[in-house]
Amino acid sequence: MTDIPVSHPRYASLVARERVAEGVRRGYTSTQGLIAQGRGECFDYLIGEKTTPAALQAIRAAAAMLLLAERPALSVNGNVAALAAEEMVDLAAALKVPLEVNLFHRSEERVAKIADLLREKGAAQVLGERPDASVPGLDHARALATRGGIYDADVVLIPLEDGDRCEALVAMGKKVIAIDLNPLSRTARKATVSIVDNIVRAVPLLTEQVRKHSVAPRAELEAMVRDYDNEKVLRGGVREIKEHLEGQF
Ligand code: PTJ
Repeated sequence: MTDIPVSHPRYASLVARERVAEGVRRGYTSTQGLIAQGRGECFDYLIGEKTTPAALQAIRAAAAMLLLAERPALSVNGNVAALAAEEMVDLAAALKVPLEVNLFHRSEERVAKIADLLREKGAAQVLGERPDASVPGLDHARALATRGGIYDADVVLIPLEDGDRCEALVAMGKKVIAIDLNPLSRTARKATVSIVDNIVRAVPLLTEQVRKHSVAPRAELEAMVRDYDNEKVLRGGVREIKEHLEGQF
């Protein structure tokens, strides 16, 4: 990896870029993942490269939703593995749930490499290597799912995806939490809770909220979910981008 000095003004962004490139070199991130990262960087720039108040609202609602879930599932793809493997393992540990590898550009070799990486980082249980079910309405490999994991889940976290699986999971009656820097994406619009933030910042904050609320009374968690309005929060997110841009000149 290129040695990036901590003093570089774009340190966090350059390190993230290096991590995705390293993921491609090691074979767990797809080459298309580099393009996805570029698109994410652009939206991160627009939101000011920080977790916005709107994103924080979504993160709190997501934490409550995950804690209320009977069978939550956490999906991991090649970009997630490159950028936040350890952080996803931490979140899975806080919720005591497995992680499930799910890829769009699927190859068995990439699935195995990501599963190994997650186990190396301390994951207690990794699903996705032997999918035994399929999400209806999808004609590609992202449909593959595991019973006891994403297939049977009532709440699914899907970081960095395109929109069709999000829609298909919602159509199955599941609540879907997205992490996506693009507030205009189909995923963000179709998800139950859309966290418009960089995964690198969002997952540690989500884990912190899960830990903070893990002993909260059920009624309090239910109120956090009930009071959350995804469309309103997305509109707030777009307004924050506008204000951030107007403040530049
Ligand atoms: O590993 P695979 O085969 O499952 O493929 C993974 C990618 C990401 C390549 C695949 O899911 C894909 O092509 O996704 P898209 O359609 O490019 O969508 C990814 C979304 O994630 C875009 O809306 C990006 O803006 C957003 N995004 C990219 N980087 C980040 C991000 N959101 C949060 N944090 C990021 N670092």
